[in-house]
Amino acid sequence: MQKLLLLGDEAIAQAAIDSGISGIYAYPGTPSTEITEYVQRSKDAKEKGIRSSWSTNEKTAMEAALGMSYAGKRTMVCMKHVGLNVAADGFVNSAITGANGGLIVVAADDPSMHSSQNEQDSRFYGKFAMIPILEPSNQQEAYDMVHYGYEISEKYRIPVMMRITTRLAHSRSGVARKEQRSQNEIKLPVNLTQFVLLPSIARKQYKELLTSQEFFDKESHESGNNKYIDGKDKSLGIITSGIAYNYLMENYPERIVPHPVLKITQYPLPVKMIERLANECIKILVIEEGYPIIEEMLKGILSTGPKVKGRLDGTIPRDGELNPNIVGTAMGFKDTMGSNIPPIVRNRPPSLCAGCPHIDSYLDLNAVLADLTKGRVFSDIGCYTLGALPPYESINSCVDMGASITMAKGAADAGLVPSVAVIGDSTFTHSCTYRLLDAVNDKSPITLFILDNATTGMTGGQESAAAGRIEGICLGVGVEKEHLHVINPLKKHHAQNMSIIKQELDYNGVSVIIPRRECVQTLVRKKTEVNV
Ligand SMILES: Cc1ncc(C[n+]2csc(CCOP(=O)(O)OP(=O)(O)O)c2C)c(N)n1
Ligand code: SF4
Repeated sequence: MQKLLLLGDEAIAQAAIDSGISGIYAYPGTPSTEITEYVQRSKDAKEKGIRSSWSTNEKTAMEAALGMSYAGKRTMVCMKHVGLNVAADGFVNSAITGANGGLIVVAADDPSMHSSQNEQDSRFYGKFAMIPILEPSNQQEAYDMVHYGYEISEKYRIPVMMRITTRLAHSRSGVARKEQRSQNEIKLPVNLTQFVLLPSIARKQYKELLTSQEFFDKESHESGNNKYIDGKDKSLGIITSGIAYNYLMENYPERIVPHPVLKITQYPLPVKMIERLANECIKILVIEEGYPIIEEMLKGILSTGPKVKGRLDGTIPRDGELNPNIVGTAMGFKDTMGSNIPPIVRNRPPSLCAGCPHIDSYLDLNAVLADLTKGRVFSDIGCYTLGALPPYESINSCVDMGASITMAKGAADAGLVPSVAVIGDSTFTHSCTYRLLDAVNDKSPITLFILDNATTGMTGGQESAAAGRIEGICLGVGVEKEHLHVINPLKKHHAQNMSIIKQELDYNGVSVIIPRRECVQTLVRKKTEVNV
């Protein structure tokens, strides 16, 4: 069968196409974005009619995928780890409704926060929802496990989570493809109340979910995904999860570990395999990317027996991404890997692109706020978050997508007036209509800046869901027409922009200012595309 050189994200996307999905739903977020982009670029996916446009946010993506599953078709929903917080309501309840057509939820975690607000571990959500979790250790496994994931999703009528991390998502390897499978026909659930979570039905379904745990556990032991690799030296037993297996193997150039290794890539945890390791070994080292989930569970499983070492006792750092060096040090090897960074390599802090429209927006805003005490600008996450850094230092918060509006409202309620919110166009449509409604209903004295650069800049320039409709949304929510302004963030309009901003900061209610100018990166890309 054909072999392709694929990123982990691309291997998942290709496997989804080959497994017969009818649609993929996602909101962009590093390191998950490339899964959907791959399907969007795929000629094969286009010919098969696979639906792949961006959703407004992770929650709408999750629910649309659940709807496609209800209709009997296979589907995938992808998000970064913090996106799962947004999708959590539908995600957790989907374990109770169960699936009809195969449903895989891909959660891409970002240990060390290369491009994220935190390094939360999505396995907690999978465990919380009580669904099977797959955690591939390499690109081939990611490809194969998508096929397997759809099989068990349909066999047990349950959504399946695939948890990946940045390093796997963004590194390449050869992947052998399997035979393509055709898409499912529309087939409604046999039980038409399966998706009706009225308490009387939900109680029954929840019992079914609990009963299913036994089967999920059996799968974890028998699927072949979890492997017990024996070793002669029982002074130590090692448990790895997902990509951490590779970091261990890189410490053994011959790829032979003298100790028994339990390689975990599927959950629920295979308790019998763990017990075998505990019975045979004197100590256990747990190497897992993210939170010490397995390590903490071991403390429950093994009330007596070998000493467990890992992130909790400091053998491995409690936070941050793993690498072969960290793992080697935990194994007691001398740190011999890698070389020092040559002095010519300078640290290059992130900054807004030259000519970025956000620069002029911040210069306008800073000039107006110059006479007031600092610390009154609430923001969100996007390219514009870089406005927190010198030389602008314009914003004072970035918590979660959309929090700018509601934090500004809360601060205004507390008496911090004027109170300003700054948000990007994509973040605004992601989750702000209802937040703006809160402010309008309370006539909160806030001024909202929606920095409309006509794209989702930070994640690579995907289209923005409400392009051309932002004013309509604001008016629809109840913002007064005379307090809604579109300005052009350019130096030549500085004086005029300042006067509009001043006027609205003085208004005792909700005002919205939309600085509108396209991101220079997408502009350049469009021009280059035209020239080709
Ligand atoms: C819940 C969640 N989903 C996705 C992301 C990834 N992400 C960070 S900023 C951003 C959108 C930025 O677009 P926009 O608001 O238009 O601002 P721009 O970057 O264009 O300035 C996305 C999708 C995230 N941080 N959190
Ligand atoms: S990518 Fe676009 S929005 Fe982001 S900093 Fe560059 S110009 Fe500004």
